[in-house]
Amino acid sequence: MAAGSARYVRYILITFFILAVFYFVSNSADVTTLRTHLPNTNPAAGGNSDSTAAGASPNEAKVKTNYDASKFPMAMTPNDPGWNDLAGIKEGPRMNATFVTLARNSDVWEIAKSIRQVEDRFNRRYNYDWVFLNDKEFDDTFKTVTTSLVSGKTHYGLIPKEHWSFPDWIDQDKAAKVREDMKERKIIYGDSISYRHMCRFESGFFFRQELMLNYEYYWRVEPSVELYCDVHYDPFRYMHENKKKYSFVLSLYEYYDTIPTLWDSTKKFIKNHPEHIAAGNSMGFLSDDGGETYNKCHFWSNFEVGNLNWLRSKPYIDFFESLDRDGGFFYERWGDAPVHSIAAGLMLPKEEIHFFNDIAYFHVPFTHCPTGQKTRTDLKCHCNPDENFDWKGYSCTSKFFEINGMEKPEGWDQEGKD
Ligand SMILES: Nc1nc2c(ncn2[C@@H]2O[C@H](COP(=O)(O)OP(=O)(O)OP(=O)(O)O)[C@@H](O)[C@H]2O)c(=O)[nH]1
Ligand SMILES: [Mg+2]
Repeated sequence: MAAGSARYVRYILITFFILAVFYFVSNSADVTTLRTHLPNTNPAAGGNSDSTAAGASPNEAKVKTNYDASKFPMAMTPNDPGWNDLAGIKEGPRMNATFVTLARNSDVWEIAKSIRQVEDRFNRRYNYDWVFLNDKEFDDTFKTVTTSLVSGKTHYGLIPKEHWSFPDWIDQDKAAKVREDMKERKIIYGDSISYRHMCRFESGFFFRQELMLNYEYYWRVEPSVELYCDVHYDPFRYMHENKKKYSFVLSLYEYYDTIPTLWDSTKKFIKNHPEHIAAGNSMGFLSDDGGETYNKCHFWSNFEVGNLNWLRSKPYIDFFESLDRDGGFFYERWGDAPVHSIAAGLMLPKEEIHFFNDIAYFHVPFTHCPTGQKTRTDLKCHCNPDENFDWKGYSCTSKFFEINGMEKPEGWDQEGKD
């Protein structure tokens, strides 16, 4: 009897040991693709939810949005404590945030350059995660190179077919004729199918990818971009504490032939959904005649720091679905930049859109180099101020300043003119 119960205990212990090993192995692997836990996706939760998401990301483990901000002041100017503290890992809270990049395997060396700059100028001290998305499987080279460069945890997602294909209501013949016509008229990417899938994906789906559901804020990074100045504070935290939902560094006029009916579709949406239009919005940035016509101003979306819960909210999804039904991603060549910009301009109160003057940035062919020599030297910038696009004739940033009653930075009328 005694020998029998000892055997029994042994069996229980062995079973327990096997279960413990299994638990350990399954939790130490990269389990992001297995996650079904979707924290913080409820827009009603607003921008203040403290979701320490389940999962293996070191960033998530660090996420802490219930913190005493006065204990960890953000160094916004050289007079603030901690300004010179650019070595080592930054103490203090982390937002539930990630970098996000849509890329092909062939983009590996160009995205490597972008990552290196983002890390050197900012993320090496903050170690935020980085999500990579692709319509094809990422190859080993892409994963190895990018993982070696990112200081946070990396995640690789395969985009589902339905987010990267023609919806069934699109008339294929009509879409093909448009591409043919745009090719003849030499409209950039006018004959490209993949570019259209990319624009539609960035407009309506990147923030709904399974890997993105774990986060509240994103910073979009493209291949071959440059960051020219040190980033002394956490832009995600800036967004959070200042209740910002969308941000930009460059703005300009859209190429009209790619969006001839986008404003008609927008007006239809406004009529159908007046409840989604924010009081105190930025209509003055988008239209010079009170909404009758689009002036083509948009924020350049290859750089964005934004709130994912806003993009996942009913107003934004209703807007995207209404545009998608109208078919202009395929019957024209609507870009995600005007789509995001019109959405932010109409459905957010204007205080929720932020211009990051101190994040210096280049994506061919435009540069945002902060105005003001002192700012540039304080931030150890390596951009040429003559190349700053902000105050040139084709930029809409002056308009943004005007509609927000903001004063332009000192020196704006001396630097980077046409
Ligand atoms: N996976 C995938 N990514 C793409 C594809 N086309 C574009 N991208 C990515 O989508 C983003 C935007 O594409 P870009 O080609 O840079 O478009 P753009 O910025 O308008 O034009 P450029 O001036 O050429 O940079 C980049 O991050 C690209 O790497 C594609 O077919 N597949
Ligand atoms: Mg690009």
